[in-house]
Order: sequence, then structure tokens, then C-alpha cells
Amino acid sequence: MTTILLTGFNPFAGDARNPSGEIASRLDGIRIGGALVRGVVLPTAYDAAAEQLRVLLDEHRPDVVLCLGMAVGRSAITPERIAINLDDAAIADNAGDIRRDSPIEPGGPDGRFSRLAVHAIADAVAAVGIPAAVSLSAGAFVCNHVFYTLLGLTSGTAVRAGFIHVPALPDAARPEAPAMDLDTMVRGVTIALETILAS
Ligand code: PCA
Repeated sequence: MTTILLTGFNPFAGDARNPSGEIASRLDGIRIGGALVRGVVLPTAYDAAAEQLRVLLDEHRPDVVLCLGMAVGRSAITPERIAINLDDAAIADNAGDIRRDSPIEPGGPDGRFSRLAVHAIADAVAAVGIPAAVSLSAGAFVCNHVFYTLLGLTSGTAVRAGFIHVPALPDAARPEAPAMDLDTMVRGVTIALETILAS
């Protein structure tokens, strides 16, 4: 049976919730077009998240890996085009680790491209009226770190691997910030998975 590994992250930087992890938990155990979804919440920490991803790939041998993260300030579901070989963020991860100007894999390629059909995903999600667009930067924090690691671990295999950032949830503490409700995001990610399976 086709196995999909779907990951999200736990809350970070003082936020109470992270929709990416909630989406992964919500979809854990469901079937999409005959494929089984394994939904897992990763810690928002550079080393622990990358290590857990390694273990999950070994354990589940998935055919598809879609990692999700939250990008505060975004208003759309955004499939990421490229991961870069850089950890560089002002904020600490959940292990207290602050990284500046630090390569993820010294000597590794500067960038690795998503192995998903990012435009097809964005188009399919947008077609049902959910805002979606291809993104050209996953940042240089834990999301990009996991994305870069994922593409390295699955390079040379047939695994379809990629990353999608989702907006923040509506939050009274950030009344002006763009947001999307969880049900809409779950629907959008389900459509993204259907599109990946059909490609
Ligand atoms: N977003 C952060 C890390 C965890 C998450 O959900 C990021 O964009 O790097």
C-alpha cells in the first residue's frame, strides 16, 4: 500500500498553537485515494526534528513525504520550491539553539529543489477557492532545515518529497495578521496530497 508521511511542527516562539502539527494529527490514519497517511508532529528544533525525520523515513519507508510548517504573515497555502543550505534565524528553536550563517551540510549543495509538482499543487488548491501560491523561500529556520534534510535523505530515490507552509490560525493577539482556519487548511492539504498521488 502507498504510504504518505505527513509531518507538522509543535508550537514555537511563544505561540500557543501550530496549525501544521494539528493538520498532521488530524489526517493521521486516514486514507486518501487508497494511500495511508501517517501524520506526525515534529519538535521545532533543528537537530531533533532532522533526527526524527530520519527515523520516520527508516520506519515507514514512505512513497510520499510532505512536511508542513507555519509561516506567520502568509495568507495562502504555499508549496515551497527550494530548500537552501543555511540555518540563519534571529529566534531560538525549542531547544534554545540560535543559529546564524551556519550551513546545514558543510560542502552540500547550496539548494535542493522540491520533488513535487509545486504549480500543480497550488493550482489544484486554488481551484477550490482556497488561497494558494508557489513560494520561492522556506526561510532559514527549522522548516527549511527539515526540508533540506528531507531532500538530501530522499535524493536518488523515487520518494516524492516536499514542503508546504501554511498560514497562522486566527489569533486575537495578532488581529492584523493574515490567517486561515484549520478546516480550510486541512482541506487544502488533502487536495495537495491528492494532487501528489495523481502525479
Ligand atoms: N514554522 C517554522 C518552524 C516550525 C514552523 O511551523 C519555520 O517556518 O521555520
